Amino acid sequence: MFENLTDKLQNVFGKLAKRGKLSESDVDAALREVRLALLEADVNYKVVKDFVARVRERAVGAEVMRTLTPAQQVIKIVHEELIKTLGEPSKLDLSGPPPHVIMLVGLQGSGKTTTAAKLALRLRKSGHRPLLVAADPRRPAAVTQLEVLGKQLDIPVYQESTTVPPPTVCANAVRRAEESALSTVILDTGGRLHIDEELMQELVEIKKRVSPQEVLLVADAMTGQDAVRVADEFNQRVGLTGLILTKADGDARGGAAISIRSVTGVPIKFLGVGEKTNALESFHPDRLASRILGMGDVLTLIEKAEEALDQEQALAMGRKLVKGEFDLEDFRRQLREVKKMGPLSQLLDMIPGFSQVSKEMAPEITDQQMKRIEAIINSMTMGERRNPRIINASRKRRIARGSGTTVQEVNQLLAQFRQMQRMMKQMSSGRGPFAFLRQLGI
Ligand SMILES: Nc1nc2c(ncn2[C@@H]2O[C@H](COP(=O)(O)OP(=O)(O)OP(=O)(O)O)[C@@H](O)[C@H]2O)c(=O)[nH]1
Ligand SMILES: [Mg+2]
Repeated sequence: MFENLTDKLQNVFGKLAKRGKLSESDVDAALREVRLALLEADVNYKVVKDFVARVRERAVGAEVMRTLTPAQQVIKIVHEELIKTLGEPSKLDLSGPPPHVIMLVGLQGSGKTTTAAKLALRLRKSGHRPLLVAADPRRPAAVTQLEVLGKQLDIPVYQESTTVPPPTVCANAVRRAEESALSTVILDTGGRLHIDEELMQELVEIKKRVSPQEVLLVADAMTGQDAVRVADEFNQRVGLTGLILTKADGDARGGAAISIRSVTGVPIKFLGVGEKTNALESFHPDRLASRILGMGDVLTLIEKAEEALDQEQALAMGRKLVKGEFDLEDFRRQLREVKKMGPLSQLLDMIPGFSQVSKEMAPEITDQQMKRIEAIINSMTMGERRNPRIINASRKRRIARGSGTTVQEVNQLLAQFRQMQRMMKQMSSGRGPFAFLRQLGI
C-alpha cells in the first residue's frame, strides 16, 4: 500500500545523506518534498501540515545528537513523528466475564462479513469460542455469505428470519452464546452505500441492547480520505472503540492509514490484507512507520545503540565495523556493551538480511563464556589486542596462564575473532547490509 510513498521518502533521505552538514534550508527543502509525498499519498492535508510542522520544529531545534549524522537525525525525527501520527498500538478489549460482544459496522462492501470471519478465526486460534451473528437479516445474500464462511471455518453462525429486527437478533444471539458457553459474539451488521439516518439509528439501538465491548468500524483503505470521513461520522453518531482498515493489500495510497487515527482519535486495531480468512494483521504503528520509511528495523538499531552505547563510541564502532578495522580491544569493549544491550546477534538481527550471518558470527554467548573471553583478552598486552597476529605460541602460553585458561581456549577465541573480522570485511565491501549504514554516513 505504501510503495510509492516509501520510494519518494527514500529519495528525499538519500539526497540528505549526501550532505555532510544540514542547513536550515536543506531541512526545509527536504520537508517540502516530504510534504508533497504525503499529499500525493492522499494523507489528510491538516495531518500533513501538522506533521511537517512538528518535524521541522524538532529538526532545526536544539536536539543535536553527536552519534547521528544530520540526515539520520532527520530520519529519526520523521520516524518518531510518523509513529505518533499512526497512534498507540491497541489490542481488542476482551476483559471481564464472557461472552464479549464485538460489533462490526461499516459501509456496504467495506469488508465487514469477511472481517467478521477473519476475526472469528483469529480469536478461536487464541482459545476463544466465537459465535458469528448475521445481524442484518433483511439481506438473505448477506446471511448466506456469512453462513458459507462459518461452515468453511467450522464456526457457528447465528441467524433469524428476515422479519426480526436486527437489535432483537443481536440480543437473542448474545443469549444463545451464554447458553452454549461461547465466549465471543461477533456482530456482522448491515451496510449501506452511504451513511443514512435509519442505519445509524439501528446501530445505536443494537449498541444499547447488547453493550458491545468493541465497536469496530470496518473501512476500505482504497477509498482514501472517504474512509477517514466515514470513520469520523460513524464515531460521532455511534461511538467507535477501534478501526479495521481492509484492502491494505491493494493499491491504496496509504493516506487513510496515516490520517485516520489523527482525524478521528480512534485507534486502528487491525489491517485486512487479503480476501482469505487468515489475511488479518494486528496493527503495529512502529513497524508500519518503519515500513513506510522503507528501512526495516535499522531504525531500531539506531535507537538501541544510542541508548546503551556511549555515543561517541557507537559512532567509532560503526566506522570500524564498516571498514573492517575491528580489533580485540573493540571486541572486549563490545562484549561489555553486549551485557548492557543484549546479545550482539540480537542486535545484528535487526539489520535486514543479516539474521543468518549474525547467528554464525555471534552465537549466543553465555555469561561464563563471556567472563572467560574477557579474562583472556585482559591478559593480553595492548599491542596484542591491537594486532593479534603477533600472538605466537609462547605468548599464547603466557596469556593462558595469566587468564587461568588453556592454550586451546586462547586459540579458540583467536579463531572466532578472525572469522568475525573476515565476515565484517566481506559484509562491508559488497552491497551488504552495512552498505546502508555507509550510505547514511556512519
Ligand atoms: N483484497 C482484499 N479484499 C477484501 C478484504 N476484505 C474484504 N475484501 C473483499 O471485499 C469484498 C466485500 O467484502 P464483504 O466482506 O462482503 O463486505 P461487507 O462489508 O460485508 O459488505 P456488505 O455486507 O454488502 O455491506 C469481498 O469481495 C471481499 O473478498 C481485504 O482485506 N483485502
Ligand atoms: Mg456483509
